[in-house]
Amino acid sequence: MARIDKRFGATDGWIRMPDGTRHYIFGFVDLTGVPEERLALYRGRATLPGPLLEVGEGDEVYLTLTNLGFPGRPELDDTHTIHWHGFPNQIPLWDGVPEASISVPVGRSFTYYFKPANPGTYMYHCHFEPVEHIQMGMLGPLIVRPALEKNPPLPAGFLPTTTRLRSTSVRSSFCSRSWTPWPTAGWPQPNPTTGRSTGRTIG
Ligand SMILES: [Cu+2]
Repeated sequence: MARIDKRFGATDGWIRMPDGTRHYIFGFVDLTGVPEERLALYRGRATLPGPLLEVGEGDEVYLTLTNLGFPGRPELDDTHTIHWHGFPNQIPLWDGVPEASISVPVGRSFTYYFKPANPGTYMYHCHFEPVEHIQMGMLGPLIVRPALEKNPPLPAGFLPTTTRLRSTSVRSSFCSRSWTPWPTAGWPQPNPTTGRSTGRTIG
């Protein structure tokens, strides 16, 4: 468990499509670590999708949202929020639904707090006028890595076939956990070096 401090900006920008056309978007941009005096340089630099928010199960996540405004649409003064889609907030303050809590005006910041208990893949999005803002690009990927990865139940290297590929590490961790009953279950015993089945059974 760790403390995670992140800062995202809400602004607009342009993306280039495969056919060469450019499209105007609303979106988020990663401001983590950016000094205050340089924040304005990130106006109009939204990315699509928004920056990845990757945390660990049980982490304490402090996510600050700063509304940088829309330099491409200066007549709009929309506020924004961050809604962690699927997060079981106990109170509405950090849920990002403006009707039930608050939204962030242009030039202001607000810090959300999350302590994720459920590993998995999620998304976050702005919840202010969400039909328009999400369609315009105000969404991003969100990953909660399981605590099992940091505290495996078996010694490292026990399962030589465990891949370090991120996309399969969750399943590998699960396999490590389910490995121990094998020798006593009468199932094909794995080769201790390769991890593959030898076809032999014991028991
Ligand atoms: Cu928004």
